[in-house]
This record gives sequence, structure tokens and C-alpha cells, in this order.
Amino acid sequence: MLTDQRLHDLNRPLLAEHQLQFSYLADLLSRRQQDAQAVVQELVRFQVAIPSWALGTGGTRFGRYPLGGEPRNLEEKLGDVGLLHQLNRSSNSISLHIPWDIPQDIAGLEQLQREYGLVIDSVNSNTFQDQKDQAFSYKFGSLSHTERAVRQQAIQHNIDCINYGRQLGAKTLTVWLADGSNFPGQSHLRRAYLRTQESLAAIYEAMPSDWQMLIEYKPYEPHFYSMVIPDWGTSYSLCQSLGQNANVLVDLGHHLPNTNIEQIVGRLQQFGRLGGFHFNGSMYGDDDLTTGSIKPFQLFLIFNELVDAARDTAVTNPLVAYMIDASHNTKDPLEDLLQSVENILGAYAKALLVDREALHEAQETNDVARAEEILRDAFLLDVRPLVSEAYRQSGGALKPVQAYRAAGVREQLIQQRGKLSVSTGL
Ligand code: LRH
Ligand code: MN
Ligand code: MN
Repeated sequence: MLTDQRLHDLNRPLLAEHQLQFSYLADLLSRRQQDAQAVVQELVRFQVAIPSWALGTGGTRFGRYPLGGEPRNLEEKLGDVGLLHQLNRSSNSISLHIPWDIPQDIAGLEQLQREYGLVIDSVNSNTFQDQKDQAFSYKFGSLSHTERAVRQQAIQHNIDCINYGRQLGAKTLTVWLADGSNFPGQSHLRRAYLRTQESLAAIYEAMPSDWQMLIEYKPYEPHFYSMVIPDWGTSYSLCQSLGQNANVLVDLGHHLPNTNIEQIVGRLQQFGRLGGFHFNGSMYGDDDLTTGSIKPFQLFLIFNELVDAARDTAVTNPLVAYMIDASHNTKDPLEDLLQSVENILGAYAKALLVDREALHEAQETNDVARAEEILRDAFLLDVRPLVSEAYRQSGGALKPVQAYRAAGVREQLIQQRGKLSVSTGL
């Protein structure tokens, strides 16, 4: 763990330049009747959950190149997220994947959560792999399987996940279903949907009333002809059939190229069914790259929809759960996560700075160029001083990646855990 003093020392040489940049930007914004401090406060409040499966190297189904010092158990994963949170104060929660992260010592984990100031926000079920000693195989599906016994096993696994989550204070179950088919005719498309709906209803029934179920969709992979939940429409219809506590999860990588994701986000909020995000970056498909690394404008447009809906009293969407879902093969995963969170905060800051009244007026009068200019004005602003100021005010590092390197975090982790330690899970 980094001490406050160490963080302070790491910030000191950067402070004068930061203050210069921040006060320049604050002046500029105040000339535009915008309040830099108000944006900073929003950023300070914003928290993004870190997935337990993104803390080690993974990245492709081919080679894996461990970089050393990876967390070997859940306790060490909490330690890594604790470190990230110390650096950016924006990652106060962790998403677990069961059975990759079966909690053993509950009291010990609670103690660690208190120590690091972390919460466990969600548990993710896994019926996309067969586990050792499992009675039935998921080769031909899990919640949608043709055989009742297989479906029952998958339902029970989800209920087990809820029970683990309850012990740790989580209140969200995320379901991503790998079920689907590879060849036309292999699966009865409507019946597969109906069986899935029935299975999800059994899980939903077993869920405490203060929990929510998030249902992810994905157009292809691991199946390449059909997926049982391929799109937000299917996910939405399942949520509608289950009840108020089921909502759609949008994983940015789970769309076909050039899908207008911001419009999906807008629609789901309009219907009150946007439950959460899995942030990542994508060039082709489910690439799980650094959030905002490939399409920063799209990320901004997504946040623009979120901010717009949050300010519209006619929209009654539940609180959105923000999570990262990424995988790393070439970068240090912790550096990547710091970069991802920073890109998310930057996109959010820009969306907060959109002149919403002027945009609304341009839209209503069909002033196309003006509307676009208003968005570009916000998008092209360099908001990094606002993000750094948020880190500083909440007690983090002005430049988290730089601080991570200067403090020699990876080297220390390698010393503690060894050069060959490989993260559990993905
Ligand atoms: C599926 C997925 C899902 C998680 C993760 C491990 O592609 O994004 O959200 O279970 O992979
Ligand atoms: Mn995902
Ligand atoms: Mn994915």
C-alpha cells in the first residue's frame, strides 16, 4: 500500500504545473458560465468497479505472457484494486467472477475491504466453462439447454453466486450467457429463448428483493451462428418479463462494428432499463482493449446520453452500475485499468460540459451544424486538469500511471508474489 505521505511526495513536483493548467481552464470555463469546481465534484463522486478478472494478463485465447506479481488469490486481487483506488480514488469496488473467485475467508475479506475502502458490488456467474467435478457439461448450453437437469445445474450455480455475493455485501448478479449455436438448424431459436426465460425467472425468484440482475447481450462468440441473447432487444424483453429488478447491461465490446451504442444507451434509459456498463475498447468486436483507446468520441457520446438523461426529470432509470471489463496481453493490467478509468472520467467531464440548453435549442430549430459544433466544443476541450484536480481533491495521485511507475508498484508486487505468479481466472 502507498502511504498518504508517499502520494503527497509523488504529487509535489507536478503541483505547480497542474495548478497553472487548472486555473487557466477554470477561468476559461467561467467565461462560458461553467463551473470547473462543480465538474470536479461530479468526478470525485464517480466510481467505476474493477473486475477481478482484469488484474492479470490474459488478452487472447492464444499466448499468455504473464508479467509477474499477478494476484494469486482473491485477497491479493482486493490488494490490487486497493492500490488502484489509492492512486485514483475512483475505483472503490470490485466485481467478482464465480468460480474464479470463490470467497473462502469471509471475515478476512471483510477486513480487507474495510482496510482498502472497497466494496464488492457484483458477482458474475460463469456457465461458459465446465468446472471440475461438474455433473453435466455446458457444451450445448446452460440456462437454455434442451435438458432440464443441465438447466437446473446452471440455475443452481447462479443461486450459489447470489449466496456468495450476499455474504460479501454485493447486491448485483451479472449474467452473461454464452449459449448459442454454430450451425443453422442446430437449435430451435424460439424454444431456446423460452427455456432461457424460464431459467432466468427461477434465478430471479431466488434473488433478494434489494438485488438486481444485470443481463448482458453479445452478438457472437463463443457461438458464431446464433447467440441466445445476441442483442439489447432480447436482453430488454427478458428483463421486462422478469420484473423491476432485472436490467440490461451494455458491454461496449458486445456490438457489431459501427453500432450506434449511444442510441441504445438513450433508448434503454428512456425505458428505465439501463442497469450497467462493461467498459472496454473495441476495434473489431469483443476486443476488451483499454476503454476510450480506440473510439474516444463514441465514449463521449455515450456519456452525453447518460448526462442528458440524468438531467431529464421525465427519465426514471435506476442507478447505473459502472464496471470495466477488459483483458490485457501487452500492457501491465494495473496501468491499463488506471488509463481506462482516466479515459472514462475524461469522457464524463466533457459530457458534463456540453452546453445542453444551446444544444437543445439547436436541435429544436434543426440547426445541424450548430448542434454538432456544440458537441465538438465540449469533446475537443482538454479536460485533463479537471480529472487531475479530482484525483488531488480526493487524496489520489495527480497522474496515477506516472505515480504507479515512480513508486515501483509492479516491482514490489513481483518481489512479494514472484516473477511467475499468474492471476487466477481468465
Ligand atoms: C463475455 C464477458 C462477460 C464476462 C467476461 C469474463 O464476453 O464480457 O461480461 O463474464 O466476459
Ligand atoms: Mn462483459
Ligand atoms: Mn465480453
